[in-house]
Order: sequence, then structure tokens, then C-alpha cells
Amino acid sequence: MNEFNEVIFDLYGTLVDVHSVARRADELFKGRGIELSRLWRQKQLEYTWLLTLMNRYEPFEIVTQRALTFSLKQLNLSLRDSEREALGNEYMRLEPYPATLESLKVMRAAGLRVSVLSNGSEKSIYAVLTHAGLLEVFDGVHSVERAQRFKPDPAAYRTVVQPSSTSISSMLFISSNSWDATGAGHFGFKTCWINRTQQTFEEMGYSPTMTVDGIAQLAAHLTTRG
Ligand code: LAC
Repeated sequence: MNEFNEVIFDLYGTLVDVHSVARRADELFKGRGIELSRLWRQKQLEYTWLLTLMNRYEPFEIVTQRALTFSLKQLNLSLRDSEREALGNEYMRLEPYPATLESLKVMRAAGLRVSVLSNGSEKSIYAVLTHAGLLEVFDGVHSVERAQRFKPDPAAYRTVVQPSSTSISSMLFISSNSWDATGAGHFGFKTCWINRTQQTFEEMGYSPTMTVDGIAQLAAHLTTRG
């Protein structure tokens, strides 16, 4: 057995690809889908951080819609309200990364408790996991809405630590977002950074406990170590 009892996954960008929305965006604005998708994701994250710094909270779906509205304006792209809302709702229909379901099943079969902790509202997390065909493998679904603060606020990570849970040293927090792995590490979790596309880890005085190039590598690591 390895040292962990529970693996806690971030959702957006870790289990499902936020840039799945670029395809739909590209149908609306030929050749500009990925540009829109990147700005939209960046603004969405900035708004979560800004809200928490201001001691304010709005559900993630609203933040996502506001970030889309900003990004369209910034890029001089226009959509009718109903089209903008429909594009925003694509965030409920994101595609899972390859090998995600199989790898989660391998971890669960090895006796690990499998959870998700996301900035998404509980409603969004269920919608995304259901669409991606992943819901069945999760033992725990945790939304920061309980804390009304977004990651990387420590209160957001604390929502996953139940009074009944085993010690946090037996939990591994996994994210592809290096700022999120950094926040989780500062909170006290051991962390795994999934670096699929050779990104650079944040320079904030923290290094993840482990780094893998995909979820299959993580599953192999956690289930074959002596
Ligand atoms: C989430 C974002 C941070 O799922 O990716 O919480």
C-alpha cells in the first residue's frame, strides 16, 4: 500500500479540458476560438481570485459568464445574449482528458477514496462530471461554495477536510493548475501536479510533492509502489 488513503482532484483543466469550448467558439468566430477560450479562462480565474480578495462570492457559473462577456468585448467579438449564454453553458459540457475514467477506476479499485474539490458550484460539478461520464467513480464531490471562497484561499481547501476524515497527510491533492497545487501545498496537502503540456510551475517558493505527465502515470505510481 502507498501512504495515501484519498486522492482529491481539481476539476477544470485537470480532469476535463477547459479548452473544449474553443471548438464551439471557433464555429462562431472562425480562427479565433482558442484565443477567446484562453482569455475567457484567464479572466474567469482572475475574477475568482479578485472576488475572494474582496470578501465577495458569486457562483462559478456567474463568474464564467461575466468572464465571457468581458473577453468578447475585449476581442471585439459580438454575440446576441442568448448565444452568449449558450456559449457560456458549454462549460458544463467539457471533454475529459484521455485515460481519465480508466485511471480513476484503477485508483479506486486499489482502495483509494476518490474525490473532487472544485471552484465550480455543486450543481456545475455534477453537470460536468455527468457529461464527461466520470460521476460514477467519485466517492466525494466537494464545492468551494460551502466556504463561499475560491481557491487558493485556505478556507476553500478546508471544505474537503471533514471532521471524520483521516489525517490530511494521507490525502493527495492533484491539479494541473500549478497555482492550485501551490495553494493546496501551502494549505498542508501533499500535492501532485499533472503537467501534460510541459508548462512551467509557479515560482512561489513551493514545489509539488510529485509531478506526472498524465493521470495514467499517477494511477500507475499510486497503485504499483511497494
Ligand atoms: C477548479 C478550477 C480551479 O476546478 O480549475 O477548481
